Amino acid sequence: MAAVTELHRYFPRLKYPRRRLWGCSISIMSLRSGARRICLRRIVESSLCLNGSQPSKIPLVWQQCRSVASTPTAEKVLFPGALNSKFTNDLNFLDPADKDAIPTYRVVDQSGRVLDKETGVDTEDDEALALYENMVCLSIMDLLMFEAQRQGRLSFYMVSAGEEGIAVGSASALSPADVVFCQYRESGVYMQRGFTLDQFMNQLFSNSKDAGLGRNMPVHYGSRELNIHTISSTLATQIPHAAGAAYALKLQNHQNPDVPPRVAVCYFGEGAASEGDFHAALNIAATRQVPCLFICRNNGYAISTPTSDQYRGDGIASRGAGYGINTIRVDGNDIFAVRRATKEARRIALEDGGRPVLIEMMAYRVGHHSTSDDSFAYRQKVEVEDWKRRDNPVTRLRKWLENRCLWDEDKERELRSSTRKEILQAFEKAEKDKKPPIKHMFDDVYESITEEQKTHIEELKDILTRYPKEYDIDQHDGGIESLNELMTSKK
Ligand SMILES: Cc1ncc(C[n+]2csc(CCOP(=O)(O)OP(=O)(O)O)c2C)c(N)n1
Ligand SMILES: [Mg+2]
Repeated sequence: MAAVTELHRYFPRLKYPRRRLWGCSISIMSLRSGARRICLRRIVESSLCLNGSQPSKIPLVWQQCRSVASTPTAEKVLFPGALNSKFTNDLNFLDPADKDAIPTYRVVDQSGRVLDKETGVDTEDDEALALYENMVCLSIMDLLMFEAQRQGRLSFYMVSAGEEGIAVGSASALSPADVVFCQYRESGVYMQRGFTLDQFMNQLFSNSKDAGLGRNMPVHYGSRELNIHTISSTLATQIPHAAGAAYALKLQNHQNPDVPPRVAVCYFGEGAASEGDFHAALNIAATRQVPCLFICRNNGYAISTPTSDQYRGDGIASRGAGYGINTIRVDGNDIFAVRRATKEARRIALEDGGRPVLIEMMAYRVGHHSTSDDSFAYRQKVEVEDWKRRDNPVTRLRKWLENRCLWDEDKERELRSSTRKEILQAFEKAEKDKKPPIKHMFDDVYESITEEQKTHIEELKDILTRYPKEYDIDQHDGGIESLNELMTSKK
Protein backbone atom coordinates (compact mmCIF):
# COMPACT_ATOMS: atom_id res chain seq x y z
CA MET A 1 0.00 0.00 0.00
CA ALA A 2 2.85 2.31 0.83
CA ALA A 3 4.22 1.53 -2.59
CA VAL A 4 0.98 2.56 -4.27
CA THR A 5 0.76 5.81 -2.31
CA GLU A 6 4.34 6.62 -3.19
CA LEU A 7 3.70 5.83 -6.80
CA HIS A 8 0.76 8.21 -6.97
CA ARG A 9 2.70 10.93 -5.19
CA TYR A 10 5.30 10.90 -7.96
CA PHE A 11 2.98 10.08 -10.84
CA PRO A 12 -0.46 11.53 -10.08
CA ARG A 13 -1.48 11.17 -13.73
CA LEU A 14 -0.66 7.50 -13.82
CA LYS A 15 -3.23 5.58 -15.84
CA TYR A 16 -2.47 2.24 -14.26
CA PRO A 17 -5.69 0.43 -13.21
CA ARG A 18 -5.92 0.87 -9.49
CA ARG A 19 -6.90 -2.72 -8.87
CA ARG A 20 -3.77 -3.92 -10.61
CA LEU A 21 -1.69 -1.62 -8.50
CA TRP A 22 -3.22 -3.08 -5.38
CA GLY A 23 -2.30 -6.50 -6.72
CA CYS A 24 1.24 -5.35 -7.20
CA SER A 25 1.42 -3.83 -3.76
CA ILE A 26 0.37 -7.10 -2.18
CA SER A 27 3.07 -9.00 -3.98
CA ILE A 28 5.51 -6.24 -3.05
CA MET A 29 4.64 -6.64 0.62
CA SER A 30 5.50 -10.29 0.43
CA LEU A 31 9.03 -9.63 -0.81
CA ARG A 32 12.05 -8.75 1.26
CA SER A 33 12.51 -5.00 1.72
CA GLY A 34 15.49 -4.70 -0.69
CA ALA A 35 13.68 -6.57 -3.40
CA ARG A 36 10.60 -4.48 -2.65
CA ARG A 37 12.50 -1.32 -3.35
CA ILE A 38 13.76 -2.72 -6.63
CA CYS A 39 10.23 -3.78 -7.48
CA LEU A 40 8.84 -0.34 -6.71
CA ARG A 41 11.48 1.31 -8.85
CA ARG A 42 10.73 -1.08 -11.66
CA ILE A 43 7.01 -0.28 -11.50
CA VAL A 44 7.75 3.43 -11.38
CA GLU A 45 10.09 3.10 -14.31
CA SER A 46 7.76 1.07 -16.43
CA SER A 47 4.96 3.48 -15.50
CA LEU A 48 6.96 6.23 -17.19
CA CYS A 49 5.93 4.79 -20.50
CA LEU A 50 2.33 3.92 -19.67
CA ASN A 51 0.54 7.07 -20.72
CA GLY A 52 3.20 8.47 -23.05
CA SER A 53 3.54 7.74 -26.71
CA GLN A 54 6.67 5.63 -26.26
CA PRO A 55 6.02 2.08 -25.17
CA SER A 56 8.51 0.70 -22.64
CA LYS A 57 11.04 -1.69 -24.05
CA ILE A 58 12.86 -2.03 -20.75
CA PRO A 59 12.68 -5.76 -20.06
CA LEU A 60 11.23 -6.63 -16.70
CA VAL A 61 14.02 -9.11 -16.21
CA TRP A 62 14.03 -8.98 -12.42
CA GLN A 63 10.61 -10.60 -12.39
CA GLN A 64 11.77 -13.51 -14.47
CA CYS A 65 14.74 -14.28 -12.27
CA ARG A 66 13.43 -13.78 -8.78
CA SER A 67 14.03 -17.45 -8.31
CA VAL A 68 17.73 -18.17 -8.15
CA ALA A 69 17.24 -21.89 -8.55
CA SER A 70 17.83 -23.33 -11.98
CA THR A 71 15.78 -26.15 -13.41
CA PRO A 72 17.78 -29.38 -13.88
CA THR A 73 17.62 -29.06 -17.68
CA ALA A 74 18.34 -25.33 -17.95
CA GLU A 75 20.98 -24.30 -20.47
CA LYS A 76 21.50 -20.89 -18.97
CA VAL A 77 22.26 -19.50 -15.52
CA LEU A 78 19.00 -18.24 -14.06
CA PHE A 79 20.56 -15.83 -11.65
CA PRO A 80 19.82 -12.12 -11.59
CA GLY A 81 23.53 -11.21 -11.58
CA ALA A 82 24.38 -12.83 -14.92
CA LEU A 83 21.42 -13.08 -17.23
CA ASN A 84 21.55 -15.23 -20.33
CA SER A 85 24.88 -16.84 -19.43
CA LYS A 86 25.08 -20.28 -21.00
CA PHE A 87 26.61 -23.17 -19.04
CA THR A 88 29.88 -24.46 -20.48
CA ASN A 89 32.33 -27.27 -19.81
CA ASP A 90 35.29 -25.29 -21.18
CA LEU A 91 37.52 -23.78 -18.55
CA ASN A 92 38.19 -20.56 -20.40
CA PHE A 93 39.29 -17.35 -18.73
CA LEU A 94 38.36 -14.27 -20.68
CA ASP A 95 41.62 -12.67 -21.80
CA PRO A 96 41.07 -9.10 -23.01
CA ALA A 97 44.30 -9.36 -25.01
CA ASP A 98 42.59 -11.90 -27.29
CA LYS A 99 40.02 -9.34 -28.33
CA ASP A 100 40.55 -6.74 -31.04
CA ALA A 101 40.67 -3.20 -29.67
CA ILE A 102 37.44 -1.23 -30.03
CA PRO A 103 37.62 0.50 -33.44
CA THR A 104 37.84 4.28 -33.84
CA TYR A 105 35.12 5.88 -35.94
CA ARG A 106 36.13 8.47 -38.51
CA VAL A 107 34.50 10.16 -41.51
CA VAL A 108 37.47 11.94 -43.13
CA ASP A 109 41.14 10.95 -43.19
CA GLN A 110 44.08 13.12 -42.15
CA SER A 111 44.10 14.85 -45.53
CA GLY A 112 40.47 15.82 -45.17
CA ARG A 113 39.30 13.24 -47.73
CA VAL A 114 35.92 11.60 -47.15
CA LEU A 115 36.39 7.87 -46.48
CA ASP A 116 32.92 6.59 -47.29
CA LYS A 117 31.76 8.49 -50.36
CA GLU A 118 28.24 7.06 -50.15
CA THR A 119 27.56 8.32 -46.63
CA GLY A 120 29.65 11.45 -47.16
CA VAL A 121 29.61 14.39 -44.76
CA ASP A 122 26.30 15.50 -43.26
CA THR A 123 27.43 19.08 -42.61
CA GLU A 124 26.42 21.98 -44.86
CA ASP A 125 29.25 24.15 -46.21
CA ASP A 126 28.14 27.22 -44.25
CA GLU A 127 27.99 25.23 -41.07
CA ALA A 128 31.44 23.75 -41.67
CA LEU A 129 32.82 27.25 -42.17
CA ALA A 130 31.23 28.44 -38.92
CA LEU A 131 32.69 25.45 -37.05
CA TYR A 132 36.12 26.20 -38.52
CA GLU A 133 35.88 29.86 -37.45
CA ASN A 134 35.00 28.83 -33.91
CA MET A 135 37.90 26.38 -33.70
CA VAL A 136 40.31 29.02 -34.99
CA CYS A 137 38.90 31.56 -32.52
CA LEU A 138 39.36 29.10 -29.67
CA SER A 139 42.94 28.32 -30.63
CA ILE A 140 43.86 32.02 -30.96
CA MET A 141 42.17 32.83 -27.64
CA ASP A 142 44.20 30.01 -26.06
CA LEU A 143 47.49 31.33 -27.46
CA LEU A 144 46.79 34.89 -26.32
CA MET A 145 45.57 33.91 -22.86
CA PHE A 146 48.50 31.56 -22.30
CA GLU A 147 50.82 34.45 -23.18
CA ALA A 148 48.84 36.83 -20.93
CA GLN A 149 49.36 34.45 -18.02
CA ARG A 150 53.09 34.34 -18.74
CA GLN A 151 53.10 38.16 -18.65
CA GLY A 152 51.45 38.06 -15.22
CA ARG A 153 48.18 39.59 -16.44
CA LEU A 154 46.11 36.46 -15.74
CA SER A 155 46.62 34.16 -12.77
CA PHE A 156 45.88 30.88 -14.55
CA TYR A 157 44.77 29.39 -17.86
CA MET A 158 44.16 26.06 -19.59
CA VAL A 159 44.34 25.55 -23.34
CA SER A 160 42.39 23.10 -25.51
CA ALA A 161 45.10 22.69 -28.17
CA GLY A 162 44.51 19.50 -30.14
CA GLU A 163 41.05 19.00 -28.63
CA GLU A 164 39.15 21.85 -30.30
CA GLY A 165 37.29 19.42 -32.59
CA ILE A 166 35.83 17.45 -29.70
CA ALA A 167 34.37 20.45 -27.89
CA VAL A 168 33.17 22.48 -30.89
CA GLY A 169 32.00 19.46 -32.89
CA SER A 170 30.06 17.71 -30.14
CA ALA A 171 28.43 20.94 -28.91
CA SER A 172 27.25 21.66 -32.46
CA ALA A 173 25.28 18.39 -32.45
CA LEU A 174 23.34 19.12 -29.24
CA SER A 175 20.16 21.03 -28.61
CA PRO A 176 20.64 24.40 -26.85
CA ALA A 177 18.15 23.13 -24.25
CA ASP A 178 20.32 20.11 -23.30
CA VAL A 179 21.91 20.40 -19.89
CA VAL A 180 25.72 20.39 -20.04
CA PHE A 181 28.38 19.56 -17.44
CA CYS A 182 32.01 20.27 -18.37
CA GLN A 183 35.41 19.49 -16.85
CA TYR A 184 37.70 22.45 -17.68
CA ARG A 185 39.12 21.83 -21.15
CA GLU A 186 35.86 22.45 -22.99
CA SER A 187 35.93 26.19 -23.71
CA GLY A 188 34.89 25.20 -27.25
CA VAL A 189 31.57 23.92 -25.88
CA TYR A 190 30.91 27.32 -24.33
CA MET A 191 31.97 29.11 -27.51
CA GLN A 192 29.81 26.93 -29.75
CA ARG A 193 26.79 27.45 -27.49
CA GLY A 194 27.19 31.24 -27.65
CA PHE A 195 29.37 32.25 -24.69
CA THR A 196 30.78 35.59 -25.85
CA LEU A 197 34.40 36.75 -25.83
CA ASP A 198 33.39 39.38 -23.26
CA GLN A 199 31.99 36.66 -21.00
CA PHE A 200 35.19 34.60 -21.32
CA MET A 201 37.35 37.62 -20.50
CA ASN A 202 35.18 38.81 -17.60
CA GLN A 203 35.50 35.41 -15.97
CA LEU A 204 39.24 35.12 -16.67
CA PHE A 205 39.84 38.51 -15.01
CA SER A 206 37.29 37.87 -12.23
CA ASN A 207 35.99 41.38 -12.82
CA SER A 208 32.73 42.95 -11.68
CA LYS A 209 30.90 41.58 -14.76
CA ASP A 210 31.89 37.98 -14.06
CA ALA A 211 28.69 36.00 -13.55
CA GLY A 212 30.53 33.94 -10.91
CA LEU A 213 31.16 37.12 -8.85
CA GLY A 214 34.91 36.49 -8.89
CA ARG A 215 34.66 33.44 -6.68
CA ASN A 216 36.21 30.92 -9.04
CA MET A 217 39.58 30.29 -10.63
CA PRO A 218 39.98 31.36 -14.27
CA VAL A 219 38.47 28.97 -16.87
CA HIS A 220 35.80 27.82 -14.40
CA TYR A 221 33.03 29.26 -16.51
CA GLY A 222 29.32 28.73 -16.04
CA SER A 223 26.20 29.93 -17.82
CA ARG A 224 22.64 29.54 -16.69
CA GLU A 225 21.33 30.97 -20.00
CA LEU A 226 23.29 28.42 -22.02
CA ASN A 227 22.34 25.54 -19.70
CA ILE A 228 25.95 24.83 -18.74
CA HIS A 229 26.68 24.12 -15.10
CA THR A 230 29.65 25.88 -13.56
CA ILE A 231 32.93 23.98 -13.80
CA SER A 232 34.33 22.50 -10.62
CA SER A 233 38.05 21.86 -10.04
CA THR A 234 37.34 18.69 -8.15
CA LEU A 235 37.72 16.03 -10.80
CA ALA A 236 34.77 13.88 -11.82
CA THR A 237 32.20 15.46 -9.51
CA GLN A 238 30.30 16.56 -12.61
CA ILE A 239 29.73 12.96 -13.70
CA PRO A 240 27.25 11.86 -11.00
CA HIS A 241 25.70 15.34 -11.19
CA ALA A 242 25.02 14.73 -14.88
CA ALA A 243 23.57 11.28 -14.20
CA GLY A 244 21.23 12.81 -11.60
CA ALA A 245 20.23 15.64 -13.92
CA ALA A 246 19.54 13.08 -16.64
CA TYR A 247 17.21 11.21 -14.29
CA ALA A 248 15.30 14.45 -13.66
CA LEU A 249 15.18 15.05 -17.42
CA LYS A 250 13.85 11.55 -17.98
CA LEU A 251 10.92 12.35 -15.71
CA GLN A 252 10.42 15.79 -17.28
CA ASN A 253 10.59 14.42 -20.83
CA HIS A 254 7.88 11.96 -19.91
CA GLN A 255 5.70 14.40 -18.03
CA ASN A 256 5.87 17.09 -20.75
CA PRO A 257 5.40 15.19 -24.02
CA ASP A 258 4.71 18.48 -25.88
CA VAL A 259 8.16 19.88 -25.07
CA PRO A 260 11.11 18.57 -27.15
CA PRO A 261 12.94 16.02 -24.98
CA ARG A 262 16.33 16.91 -23.52
CA VAL A 263 19.45 15.02 -22.54
CA ALA A 264 22.21 15.69 -20.03
CA VAL A 265 25.72 15.84 -21.47
CA CYS A 266 28.82 15.26 -19.41
CA TYR A 267 32.42 15.95 -20.49
CA PHE A 268 35.43 14.55 -18.65
CA GLY A 269 39.01 13.48 -19.26
CA GLU A 270 40.23 9.90 -19.24
CA GLY A 271 42.08 10.78 -16.01
CA ALA A 272 38.82 11.75 -14.32
CA ALA A 273 37.48 8.34 -15.32
CA SER A 274 39.85 6.86 -12.71
CA GLU A 275 37.75 8.48 -9.96
CA GLY A 276 35.10 6.45 -8.16
CA ASP A 277 32.53 9.05 -9.18
CA PHE A 278 32.88 7.94 -12.81
CA HIS A 279 31.95 4.35 -11.98
CA ALA A 280 29.10 5.26 -9.65
CA ALA A 281 27.68 7.65 -12.23
CA LEU A 282 27.82 5.24 -15.15
CA ASN A 283 26.31 2.47 -13.08
CA ILE A 284 23.39 4.52 -11.78
CA ALA A 285 22.82 5.97 -15.26
CA ALA A 286 22.66 2.44 -16.68
CA THR A 287 20.45 0.95 -13.98
CA ARG A 288 18.05 3.92 -14.11
CA GLN A 289 18.30 4.12 -17.95
CA VAL A 290 18.69 7.89 -18.06
CA PRO A 291 19.23 10.06 -21.17
CA CYS A 292 22.84 11.00 -20.53
CA LEU A 293 25.71 11.43 -22.99
CA PHE A 294 29.03 10.72 -21.31
CA ILE A 295 31.71 12.30 -23.50
CA CYS A 296 35.22 11.29 -22.51
CA ARG A 297 38.15 13.23 -23.95
CA ASN A 298 41.01 10.77 -24.04
CA ASN A 299 44.05 13.00 -24.63
CA GLY A 300 46.70 10.56 -23.42
CA TYR A 301 47.56 12.29 -20.14
CA ALA A 302 46.22 13.14 -16.70
CA ILE A 303 48.68 16.00 -16.07
CA SER A 304 51.97 14.05 -16.11
CA THR A 305 50.50 10.55 -15.94
CA PRO A 306 50.33 8.90 -19.37
CA THR A 307 47.44 6.57 -20.11
CA SER A 308 49.84 3.61 -20.00
CA ASP A 309 50.16 4.27 -16.25
CA GLN A 310 46.47 5.02 -15.76
CA TYR A 311 44.82 1.80 -16.94
CA ARG A 312 45.48 -1.54 -18.55
CA GLY A 313 42.19 -2.11 -20.40
CA ASP A 314 41.08 -0.93 -23.83
CA GLY A 315 40.69 2.76 -23.03
CA ILE A 316 37.57 4.14 -21.39
CA ALA A 317 35.21 2.72 -24.03
CA SER A 318 35.68 -0.85 -22.76
CA ARG A 319 34.25 0.26 -19.39
CA GLY A 320 31.00 1.42 -21.01
CA ALA A 321 30.32 -2.11 -22.22
CA GLY A 322 30.97 -3.36 -18.67
CA TYR A 323 28.19 -1.15 -17.37
CA GLY A 324 25.79 -2.20 -20.13
CA ILE A 325 25.99 1.16 -21.89
CA ASN A 326 25.94 1.80 -25.67
CA THR A 327 29.47 2.91 -26.44
CA ILE A 328 31.56 4.19 -29.34
CA ARG A 329 35.17 5.33 -29.81
CA VAL A 330 35.68 8.29 -32.12
CA ASP A 331 38.63 10.04 -33.77
CA GLY A 332 38.53 13.40 -31.97
CA ASN A 333 40.58 15.06 -34.72
CA ASP A 334 37.75 14.46 -37.15
CA ILE A 335 35.04 17.01 -36.42
CA PHE A 336 32.61 15.31 -38.81
CA ALA A 337 32.96 12.01 -36.97
CA VAL A 338 32.54 13.80 -33.63
CA ARG A 339 29.38 15.51 -34.82
CA ARG A 340 27.82 12.44 -36.36
CA ALA A 341 28.59 10.25 -33.35
CA THR A 342 27.20 12.86 -30.94
CA LYS A 343 24.03 13.31 -32.99
CA GLU A 344 23.44 9.58 -33.12
CA ALA A 345 24.30 9.18 -29.42
CA ARG A 346 21.72 11.85 -28.59
CA ARG A 347 19.11 9.98 -30.62
CA ILE A 348 19.90 6.70 -28.85
CA ALA A 349 19.90 8.46 -25.45
CA LEU A 350 16.26 9.47 -25.99
CA GLU A 351 15.07 6.05 -27.17
CA ASP A 352 12.60 4.10 -25.03
CA GLY A 353 12.28 6.88 -22.46
CA GLY A 354 16.05 7.20 -22.00
CA ARG A 355 19.37 5.41 -21.85
CA PRO A 356 22.97 6.48 -21.31
CA VAL A 357 25.60 6.50 -24.07
CA LEU A 358 29.37 6.70 -23.72
CA ILE A 359 31.58 8.28 -26.39
CA GLU A 360 35.34 8.07 -26.05
CA MET A 361 36.91 10.78 -28.19
CA MET A 362 40.61 10.34 -28.95
CA ALA A 363 42.75 13.48 -29.39
CA TYR A 364 46.29 14.02 -28.13
CA ARG A 365 46.84 16.88 -25.64
CA VAL A 366 49.23 19.08 -27.59
CA GLY A 367 49.56 21.82 -24.95
CA HIS A 368 50.79 21.76 -21.39
CA HIS A 369 48.21 20.61 -18.84
CA SER A 370 47.78 24.19 -17.59
CA THR A 371 49.87 27.32 -17.14
CA SER A 372 51.14 25.72 -13.90
CA ASP A 373 52.64 22.82 -15.86
CA ASP A 374 55.73 22.28 -17.98
CA SER A 375 54.97 19.08 -19.86
CA PHE A 376 58.52 18.76 -21.20
CA ALA A 377 59.49 17.63 -17.72
CA TYR A 378 57.67 14.33 -18.39
CA ARG A 379 57.38 13.96 -22.18
CA GLN A 380 59.72 14.53 -25.07
CA LYS A 381 59.30 17.70 -27.08
CA VAL A 382 59.67 15.58 -30.21
CA GLU A 383 56.60 13.52 -29.20
CA VAL A 384 54.49 16.68 -29.12
CA GLU A 385 55.97 18.06 -32.34
CA ASP A 386 55.30 14.74 -34.01
CA TRP A 387 51.62 14.80 -33.02
CA LYS A 388 51.27 18.41 -34.11
CA ARG A 389 52.68 17.55 -37.52
CA ARG A 390 50.78 14.29 -37.89
CA ASP A 391 47.25 15.38 -37.13
CA ASN A 392 45.18 18.23 -35.80
CA PRO A 393 41.42 18.89 -35.81
CA VAL A 394 41.79 22.47 -37.09
CA THR A 395 44.10 21.66 -39.99
CA ARG A 396 42.05 18.58 -40.90
CA LEU A 397 38.87 20.63 -41.32
CA ARG A 398 40.86 23.30 -43.18
CA LYS A 399 42.08 20.65 -45.64
CA TRP A 400 38.49 19.50 -46.21
CA LEU A 401 37.39 23.10 -46.82
CA GLU A 402 40.29 23.67 -49.20
CA ASN A 403 39.52 20.45 -51.07
CA ARG A 404 36.04 21.90 -51.69
CA CYS A 405 37.47 25.29 -52.70
CA LEU A 406 35.74 26.94 -49.74
CA TRP A 407 38.94 28.20 -48.15
CA ASP A 408 42.33 29.64 -49.12
CA GLU A 409 45.37 31.39 -47.70
CA ASP A 410 43.86 34.90 -48.01
CA LYS A 411 40.71 33.93 -46.12
CA GLU A 412 42.86 32.30 -43.46
CA ARG A 413 44.99 35.43 -43.00
CA GLU A 414 41.92 37.67 -42.84
CA LEU A 415 40.13 35.42 -40.32
CA ARG A 416 43.16 35.14 -38.05
CA SER A 417 43.82 38.87 -38.04
CA SER A 418 40.20 39.94 -37.37
CA THR A 419 39.72 37.26 -34.69
CA ARG A 420 42.91 38.31 -32.92
CA LYS A 421 41.70 41.92 -32.89
CA GLU A 422 38.30 40.98 -31.45
CA ILE A 423 39.86 38.90 -28.68
CA LEU A 424 42.35 41.60 -27.74
CA GLN A 425 39.58 44.21 -27.63
CA ALA A 426 37.53 42.08 -25.23
CA PHE A 427 40.68 41.31 -23.23
CA GLU A 428 41.64 44.95 -22.76
CA LYS A 429 38.11 45.96 -21.85
CA ALA A 430 37.83 43.23 -19.22
CA GLU A 431 41.27 43.95 -17.80
CA LYS A 432 40.32 47.60 -17.16
CA ASP A 433 37.08 46.73 -15.41
CA LYS A 434 36.84 46.88 -11.63
CA LYS A 435 36.98 43.73 -9.51
CA PRO A 436 33.70 42.51 -7.95
CA PRO A 437 32.65 43.93 -4.56
CA ILE A 438 34.61 42.09 -1.86
CA LYS A 439 31.41 41.45 0.06
CA HIS A 440 30.85 38.50 -2.30
CA MET A 441 33.50 36.64 -0.33
CA PHE A 442 30.90 36.30 2.41
CA ASP A 443 27.41 36.43 0.99
CA ASP A 444 25.36 33.62 -0.58
CA VAL A 445 26.73 31.16 1.98
CA TYR A 446 24.15 31.49 4.74
CA GLU A 447 20.73 33.06 4.45
CA SER A 448 21.98 35.98 6.52
CA ILE A 449 25.45 36.95 7.71
CA THR A 450 26.28 34.99 10.87
CA GLU A 451 27.98 36.33 14.01
CA GLU A 452 31.09 34.35 13.14
CA GLN A 453 31.18 35.85 9.65
CA LYS A 454 30.84 39.31 11.18
CA THR A 455 34.04 38.68 13.17
CA HIS A 456 35.79 37.62 9.97
CA ILE A 457 34.55 40.71 8.14
CA GLU A 458 35.82 43.00 10.92
CA GLU A 459 39.17 41.23 10.83
CA LEU A 460 39.40 41.62 7.05
CA LYS A 461 38.49 45.31 7.25
CA ASP A 462 41.21 45.81 9.86
CA ILE A 463 43.87 44.14 7.67
CA LEU A 464 42.80 46.02 4.54
CA THR A 465 42.98 49.39 6.32
CA ARG A 466 46.30 48.64 7.99
CA TYR A 467 48.04 47.47 4.78
CA PRO A 468 46.74 49.71 1.97
CA LYS A 469 49.91 49.21 -0.12
CA GLU A 470 49.53 45.43 -0.12
CA TYR A 471 45.77 45.46 -0.74
CA ASP A 472 44.50 47.97 -3.28
CA ILE A 473 40.90 47.92 -2.15
CA ASP A 474 39.88 50.62 -4.63
CA GLN A 475 40.25 48.07 -7.41
CA HIS A 476 37.06 46.51 -6.07
CA ASP A 477 33.63 47.83 -6.89
CA GLY A 478 32.32 49.70 -3.84
CA GLY A 479 35.70 49.59 -2.03
CA ILE A 480 35.63 48.86 1.68
CA GLU A 481 32.12 50.26 1.86
CA SER A 482 30.78 47.00 0.43
CA LEU A 483 31.89 45.23 3.61
CA ASN A 484 30.12 47.82 5.76
CA GLU A 485 26.99 47.24 3.70
CA LEU A 486 27.15 43.59 4.58
CA MET A 487 27.47 44.29 8.30
CA THR A 488 24.29 46.33 8.31
CA SER A 489 22.29 44.29 5.81
CA LYS A 490 19.54 42.04 7.08
CA LYS A 491 20.18 39.43 4.36
C1 LIG B 1 39.64 14.91 -7.06
C2 LIG B 1 40.83 15.51 -7.72
N1 LIG B 1 42.00 14.84 -7.73
C3 LIG B 1 43.08 15.38 -8.32
C4 LIG B 1 43.01 16.59 -8.92
C5 LIG B 1 44.25 17.20 -9.58
N2 LIG B 1 44.12 17.15 -11.03
C6 LIG B 1 43.68 18.22 -11.72
S1 LIG B 1 43.58 17.93 -13.34
C7 LIG B 1 44.13 16.35 -13.17
C8 LIG B 1 44.28 15.46 -14.38
C9 LIG B 1 43.00 15.13 -15.04
O1 LIG B 1 43.24 14.47 -16.26
P1 LIG B 1 42.12 14.22 -17.31
O2 LIG B 1 40.84 13.92 -16.63
O3 LIG B 1 42.63 13.23 -18.28
O4 LIG B 1 41.89 15.64 -18.02
P2 LIG B 1 42.91 16.46 -18.95
O5 LIG B 1 43.62 17.41 -18.04
O6 LIG B 1 43.81 15.50 -19.61
O7 LIG B 1 42.05 17.20 -19.90
C10 LIG B 1 44.40 16.08 -11.83
C11 LIG B 1 44.92 14.80 -11.35
C12 LIG B 1 41.78 17.28 -8.88
N3 LIG B 1 41.61 18.46 -9.45
N4 LIG B 1 40.70 16.71 -8.29
MG1 LIG C 1 43.55 13.46 -20.08
